[in-house]
Amino acid sequence: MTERQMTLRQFLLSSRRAFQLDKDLIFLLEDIATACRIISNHVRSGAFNDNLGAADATNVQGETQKKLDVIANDEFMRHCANCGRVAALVSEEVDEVYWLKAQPAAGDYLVYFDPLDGSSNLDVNLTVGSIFSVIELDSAPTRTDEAAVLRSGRKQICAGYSIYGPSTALVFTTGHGVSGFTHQQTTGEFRLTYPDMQIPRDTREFAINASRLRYWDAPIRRYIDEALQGEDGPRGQYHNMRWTGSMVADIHRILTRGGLFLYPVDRENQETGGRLRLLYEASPLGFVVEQAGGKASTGRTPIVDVVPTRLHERVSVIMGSAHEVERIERYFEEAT
Ligand code: AHM
Ligand code: MG
Repeated sequence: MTERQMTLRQFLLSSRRAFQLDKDLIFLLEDIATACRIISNHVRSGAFNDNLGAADATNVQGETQKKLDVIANDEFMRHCANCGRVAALVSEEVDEVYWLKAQPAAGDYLVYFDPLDGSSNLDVNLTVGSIFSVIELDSAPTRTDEAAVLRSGRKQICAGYSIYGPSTALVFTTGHGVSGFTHQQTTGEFRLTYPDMQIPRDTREFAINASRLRYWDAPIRRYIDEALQGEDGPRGQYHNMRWTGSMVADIHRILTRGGLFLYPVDRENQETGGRLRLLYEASPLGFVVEQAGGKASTGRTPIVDVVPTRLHERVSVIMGSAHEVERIERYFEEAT
């Protein structure tokens, strides 16, 4: 069997041999893959089961929850709880930490997830995804409170996402590069279709919500201004723009052909620290991007080095092709 045809199980077992991957992490990843398969089915059949549209609820961030946000969250909670090593779950859709263990031990896992990212795309039949991250406790926390799960992304032992597009794919890292699997409907298996994903260091494509232009800081404005001047500007080349409304979809495109994704803190969102959440959006995707040879930054600091002070903390996000992220970091440096 060639490496390209491996099933997820075969890949995980060969990673266990190569990198001494913990068997509990393998079980957890398989449970996450199952949750993603089920969520993919819910997303595809949403229109038949009256599951599109808003639920009668808002989350802690004041956002109206979609029915599928709630369904996807239940699936993640249920499947992650299968693994006896998981001490706590942190979800975008749940206000507080959900502790599974009253007395967590060193070596237990914390799992963070955004069960359905980009969910405003659901009602218009566009791509959405799920994001997840796993941290292993290096010592037993003294209290099961919020502070016990506020850890920087450097501590991640695994992170990834599932994308529900024309096909369903699962992409993750355990710190040994990035591997992508496509769900094969005929066999029900995830199979390795994107081995060793690498983000090209250079790109002429960026993704940003340009409707916020009037709020941007000078370094972001400078970068986008220069790119938009194309052949006639300082970059001397045409730059293309994409914005899907789903970070997972934008990052998946960047992992497959390069590019830059930006959701910076700006004048309008600075009170909340930005738009995207650190623990279950920016940090996991930052880890994946770094493992694929890209960079993930706030403009001044690597995202995975940001130490959270709140559960649903937001952060400035600039990630993708390394040379472009470095360029923006340079613009921030020059602006100070
Ligand atoms: P969500 O988790 O509530 O769906 O929000 C996160 C999403 C990202 O996937 C996407 O990049 C961003 O919000 C889009 O924001 P905007 O509506 O400002 O374009
Ligand atoms: Mg999200």
